[in-house]
Amino acid sequence: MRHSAGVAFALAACTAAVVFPILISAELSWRQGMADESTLTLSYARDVLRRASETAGQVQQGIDRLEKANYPPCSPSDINLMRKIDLGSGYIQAVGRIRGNYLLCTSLGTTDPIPVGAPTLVTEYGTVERLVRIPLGDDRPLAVISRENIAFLVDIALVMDVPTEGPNVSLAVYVPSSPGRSLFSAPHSEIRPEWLRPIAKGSTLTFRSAGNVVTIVRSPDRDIAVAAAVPESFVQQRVRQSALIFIPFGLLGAALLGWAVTRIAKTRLSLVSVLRTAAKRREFFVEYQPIVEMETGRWIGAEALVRWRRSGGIVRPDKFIPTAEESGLITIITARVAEIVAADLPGILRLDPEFFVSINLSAVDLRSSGTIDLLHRILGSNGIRPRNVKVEATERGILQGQDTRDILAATRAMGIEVAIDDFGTGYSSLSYLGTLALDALKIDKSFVETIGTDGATSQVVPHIIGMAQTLKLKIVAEGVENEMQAQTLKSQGVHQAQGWLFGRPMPIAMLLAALQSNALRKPRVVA
Ligand code: G
Ligand code: G
Ligand code: MN
Repeated sequence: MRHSAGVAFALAACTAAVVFPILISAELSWRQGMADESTLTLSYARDVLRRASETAGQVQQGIDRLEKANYPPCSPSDINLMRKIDLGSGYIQAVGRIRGNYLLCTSLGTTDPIPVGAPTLVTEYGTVERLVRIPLGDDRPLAVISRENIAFLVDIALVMDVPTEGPNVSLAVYVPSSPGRSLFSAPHSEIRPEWLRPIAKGSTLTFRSAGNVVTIVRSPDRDIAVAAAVPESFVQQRVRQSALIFIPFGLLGAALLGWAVTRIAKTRLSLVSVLRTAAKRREFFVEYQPIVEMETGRWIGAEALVRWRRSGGIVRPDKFIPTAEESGLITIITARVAEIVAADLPGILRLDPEFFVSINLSAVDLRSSGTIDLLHRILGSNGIRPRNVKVEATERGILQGQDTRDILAATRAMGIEVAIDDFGTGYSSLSYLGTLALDALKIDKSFVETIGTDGATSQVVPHIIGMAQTLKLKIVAEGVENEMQAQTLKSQGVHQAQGWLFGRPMPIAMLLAALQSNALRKPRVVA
């Protein structure tokens, strides 16, 4: 990763870390505000619906009783019965008989005909409704609900006056079978006809319309429904209230995330510069561990193993390779190793032109086309031929996509052999392995260790060897520490081996000295 790209990435991550929690808290505030408001409108609508349904029930009962009695309209017994109905029904202010647009008589007595005006609503079922202000004591608006010639005067305020949080709540009772027109509404209500929608019995619906949040509720058994609407400005107010709670959490989250991202970025960026500097200051160096030919015991090659010399001493690769791999910085190290190997090889080849050095490639290297350039640069150095260089790729590194296959194929096309390293520690199956173009297989030392023991894993070595033979791969055993292991592996057909029995990782000077003193002709050299 380039340094400037790293900074840009860190900035982007940091911005996202700050903005995201705030956006989420704002969204949560809005949702919470909306949910609170629809809960409120629903409770208003339910409240009014309950009262309106009771009123409708009382009207229905009144009609039934009057029709059953069948007294001559406005006769004393008729008026008497109407008075009884009136007294027994809380929401009904008076019962009367109506003809045309006039009340002829009421439960309050006979009078001159009282004009009630033209119908404001006639429902499908013949219920007629008028809104009037009749001087019956006070001047409150009354609804005159009539069917045939029976009329009920209903105090609208009694039905509609539910306690609300503010004067801006609009409420209307309507008849769903005649949608779009209100039966009656609360004072100051601003109800739009399109809100009074048909709706199934017993159901509720909340929607936003014309700057309002509207909830409609229909009675489970009657042809009656209520709409309650509040301006969205109410919601916004609520959102602000919720925001007071949510936003501080969002800010806290933002601060924490921002801090974490900044820290990670700093560590990463500093790790980049530390590794860069280490490469520049030549703090990385390579030790070579000999690889012997089983048949002859000759040192035929060596594995290049990176080391890091710091002020405190020498750092082993297992301390920094995993971190370097995760962050992609391993390519810096690989490049440095390749450079060192390219510099060391000519000296080695003067002593043994067939000698090879194998280089470890990480999963990241196996996806980066820069690796091929790297290998070309090694081959470009004086006198180094493809057979003098080998590549080791871990099982984990190889189990990747097409990029990796292409890079492995390009490597082999250059004449450089590829070995699968630490084999057995990953999860590749024989069938998968068969699809990869490889030259050699390195048996991990954890399996070699089990040779001669009666643990279950000791059975794995012959199995791995069989697998490699099926796939016609060269076999290299790692971590060979004693003669018994060496003999066993040799008898099972292993071609090459590496381990403390033959030689520990050693500096180039020591490798050259060993090769020079003709140690390569001896069966083994223990450094
Ligand atoms: O001997 P040693 O402790 O160095 O090996 C530890 C591990 O580090 C081994 O698994 C080896 O594959 C890995 N390793 C050593 N050198 C390199 C290197 O140059 N590149 C990569 N990717 N891995 C290395
Ligand atoms: O890349 P690879 O994982 O193969 O690296 C080999 C690792 O094994 C290095 O850490 C190296 O020091 C270590 N090693 C090499 N030979 C032996 C051995 O005979 N015994 C043990 N225990 N470790 C070894
Ligand atoms: Mn290796």
